[in-house]
Amino acid sequence: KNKKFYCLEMFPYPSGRIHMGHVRNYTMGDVVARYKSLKGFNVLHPMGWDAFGLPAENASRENNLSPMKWTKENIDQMKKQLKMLGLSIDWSKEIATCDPSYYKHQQELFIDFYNNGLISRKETYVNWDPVEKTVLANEQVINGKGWRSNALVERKKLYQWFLNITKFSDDLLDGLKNLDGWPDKVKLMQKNWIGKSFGCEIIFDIDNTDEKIKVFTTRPDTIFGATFLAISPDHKISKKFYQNQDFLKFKEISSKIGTTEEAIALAEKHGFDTKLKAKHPFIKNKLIPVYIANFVLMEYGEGAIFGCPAHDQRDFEFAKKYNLEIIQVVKSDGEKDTLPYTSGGKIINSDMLNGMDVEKAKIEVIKKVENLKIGKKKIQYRLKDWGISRQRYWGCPIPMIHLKNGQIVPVDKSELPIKLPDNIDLKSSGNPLENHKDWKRTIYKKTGEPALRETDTLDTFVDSSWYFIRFC
Ligand code: ANZ
Repeated sequence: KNKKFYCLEMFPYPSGRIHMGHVRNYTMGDVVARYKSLKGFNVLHPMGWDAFGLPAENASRENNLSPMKWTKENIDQMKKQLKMLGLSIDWSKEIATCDPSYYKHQQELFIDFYNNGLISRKETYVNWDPVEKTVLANEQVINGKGWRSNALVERKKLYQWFLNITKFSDDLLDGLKNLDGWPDKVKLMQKNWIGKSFGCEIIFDIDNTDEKIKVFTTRPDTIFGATFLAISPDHKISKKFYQNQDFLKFKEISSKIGTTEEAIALAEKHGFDTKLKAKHPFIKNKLIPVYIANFVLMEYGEGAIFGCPAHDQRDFEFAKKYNLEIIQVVKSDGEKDTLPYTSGGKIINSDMLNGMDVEKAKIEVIKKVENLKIGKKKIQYRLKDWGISRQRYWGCPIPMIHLKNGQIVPVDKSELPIKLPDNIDLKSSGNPLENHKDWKRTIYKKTGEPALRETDTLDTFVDSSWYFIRFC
């Protein structure tokens, strides 16, 4: 009772045999564990297995071995090898994520999170491999093609489960302050990943229609330099052009550049002129063209921007290519600025803003926009909710069921664990649980009506997000 505790918890992927990386890590852990226990700590030094995941599915396809059997054999082999090293591991606390006695708790956590609004189901764009019939991570898309099938990857809309981590953006950002001893570059990476931006929304009226386009900007001070609007190919206004031959050509060129944010940012800028004109909110009778552009992401802000070529690199490249107006509205102290000029300075060519510095002008424009009720101040995060569903067999089943009336509800906790079936066909393409002949058919306990199980499983990073609690 009076002892201090110290935990050193290990969680390798059971890939087959241990390699020198394991030996190195677990030797260091062993040294610390022994040192701490000599210092009088009560040390918890267990070992567990992050045992779900794709390699087991692939191996079983190749060798006709069930993923469970393949995984168990690997665990036995690695355990034997680790024991030979004489590490001070407490094997009585061993766990594996593919064991129903582990994942039943994960399913319970899922239901609790769901009931508390921390999990949701949303339709989003995914990288879709049409041959493997599965979702690919960005890293699995190579030059726009699937890493295994080599098929051209499509952007497809799919319902997916999400952990609503964006609810915690500010907490995560504040928490970085408490990470004493962490390298600054790691903290900076985390900060940029959360990506908090201050700016505002501005609503533009479209000439001759009732349509409006809302943009997000971090540079409202440059509004007088706005010479075009650009919307994402997935924006709802873009949908009107989905039958247009020129749009289809544009779309084909854009789809070849890959789907990662980085690829999109670096790719050549392409646009499609909608021929729509937006009314400038502060310059009477000024109309600016509306383009659909490949560099505008639907997943960020409003999926629409105002372009200010004089002060933004991408907008500058775009304006050069399509011969759009370039109006300088920020000036440095020097003689002549090279455009695009992206630093601070004094505002010019901007009516009531002239002479202000950038920061003051931002505040001024936000105030004006709010007074006119055509927008408001906005804090925008780059962080996205975490997509946790996978169309895979070898993962933790999501404990939700689909009712006839379209409702999706958690299973009754008394039914947990929802176990994976053993008799699975991994040879055919698509989601194995979806294809299984009867696994998904179930009964809604509350009413006795027939229902269908969710056939997606959880990303293995969910399994390895809470093992330290299970060990304890
Ligand atoms: C006008 C403007 C003028 C901008 C200027 C920049 C410079 P961060 O810092 O990453 O938040 N933007 C907004 N939504 C976008 C989207 N969905 N896809 C691509 N670009 C988008 O960047 C915010 C800036 O990125 C916004 O400010 C917008 O361009 C662009 F001289 O608005 B700016």
